[in-house]
Amino acid sequence: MAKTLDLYLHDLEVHHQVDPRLTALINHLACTCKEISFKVSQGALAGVLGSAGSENVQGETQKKLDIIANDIMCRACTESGFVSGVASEEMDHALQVPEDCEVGPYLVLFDPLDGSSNIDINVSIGTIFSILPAGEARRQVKDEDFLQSGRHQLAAGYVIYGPQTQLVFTLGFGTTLFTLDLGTGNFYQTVEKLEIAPQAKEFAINCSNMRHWEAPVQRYITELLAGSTGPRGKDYNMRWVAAMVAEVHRILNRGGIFMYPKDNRDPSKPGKLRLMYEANPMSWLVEQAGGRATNGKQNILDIQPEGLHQRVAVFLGAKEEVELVTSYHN
Ligand code: AFP
Repeated sequence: MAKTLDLYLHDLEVHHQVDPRLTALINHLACTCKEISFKVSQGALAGVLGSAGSENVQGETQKKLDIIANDIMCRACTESGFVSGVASEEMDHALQVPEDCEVGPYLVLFDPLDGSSNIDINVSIGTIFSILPAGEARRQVKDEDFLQSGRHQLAAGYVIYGPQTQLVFTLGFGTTLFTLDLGTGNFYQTVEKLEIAPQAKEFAINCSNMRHWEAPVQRYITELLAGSTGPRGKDYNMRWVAAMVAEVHRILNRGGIFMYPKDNRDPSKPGKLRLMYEANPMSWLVEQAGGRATNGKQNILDIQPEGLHQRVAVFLGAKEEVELVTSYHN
């Protein structure tokens, strides 16, 4: 019988002395994502598709489900009693815990619904979360309190809403996979430890941007496209789902490399993806599964954040591939 999430988290408390408040928060977030999964699965039937007619701090048009998922995550975190503050892709600044709620030792950051462009076409999307220490629990949380490098994460994970609803997370003891049983409402462990092979057969990048990339990326991708006729001496397959959570899920389960490099369409942007609630949690999950994650120059988890919504170039997945494309930059 596969382990339930409760049992797995209890084992971490017993065998790795994990704080029961952290395991309770993980459990709470998993339950919260079940609610989001239900909303997503209702789609047009619940009138939750399409644009909300507003823009987020990134200047991106918000989908109705972006806002619904954000509200659900904010309420779950601030009412949990384990959290001192929340930061989200959908909010300009950090959210404090209301006076009538208990505060706790954690800061939670999330992209409530990654892959929004997939919502209206019924393609996989997901919720990405990262948990940082809040120091002493406090009321007056500021954006600056969240600016901790990815190495400070206490937990990181995502829930992917696809043919199955699956929870993937790490507390530093490997990256583990749970599948939601719609019959019982329980998450059951279906892969104990995900492992990424050091070599890749598949790569993921949006090739329509090729002319905008820097030379090291153009070289690396040109070599992959040359396949067995080029310097790599073997053929590769390509995938692009346009939802980071789905790309990372594929890589954790069957290997490969995912890239969203800096491009010269907007030289002021070091990349499209956000460091704090996309790149950092995904990089830790990948590293805990034996993979690597860099911005082309340094390990993403070592980057000292300067802003809540700062962007970063991302090369993550199979160790040898990430090291090779990073070496081309250096
Ligand atoms: P949306 O949430 O706006 O759909 O963006 C998703 C994302 O941030 C990331 O999840 C994808 O990997 C990437 O953007 C896709 O970007 P392109 O649409 O430029 O291919």
